[in-house]
Amino acid sequence: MISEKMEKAFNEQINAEFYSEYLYLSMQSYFESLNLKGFVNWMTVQVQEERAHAMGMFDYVHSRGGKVELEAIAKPETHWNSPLEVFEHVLKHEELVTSKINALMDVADEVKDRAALTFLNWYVKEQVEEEDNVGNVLATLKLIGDDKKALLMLDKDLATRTFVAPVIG
Ligand code: OFO
Repeated sequence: MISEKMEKAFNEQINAEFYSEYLYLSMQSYFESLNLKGFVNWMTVQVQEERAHAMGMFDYVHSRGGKVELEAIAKPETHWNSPLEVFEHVLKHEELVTSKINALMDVADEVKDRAALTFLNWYVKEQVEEEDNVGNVLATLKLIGDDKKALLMLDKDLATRTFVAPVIG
């Protein structure tokens, strides 16, 4: 059975994961407005991943006899000035998520919830991958600068990203 404190912390993180989904959907819309279909695809996959992150925790809380209480999802940003600005935002956001996952680990540690610690290890590793993926795109965008042809090449590359449903936990 999950402790009240752990349940509350998971509920907060589930909201944060749904917020991530919403934020990336908003970024997807921004790229639609630029007609950069590869970037749209990258964000579509990101949106699916965030939903999977949220649902992984949603199912976990219930499997431990807890209950998920859904809260309102905050309004995400809707305007950026360039693809570079978007990816700077994504990296900043993922770093924030990493700190939230670490804080969740701290709660699991505090209440001595070994099962939650094991479960959360998947998210710790996922954040390393998330920050790395985003950092790579960001580094390429910095190299590209104002080169439109290079931007279109990156767009083609991002069109190849596919969603693979993760096995969480
Ligand atoms: Fe992007 O990792 Fe979940 O939020």
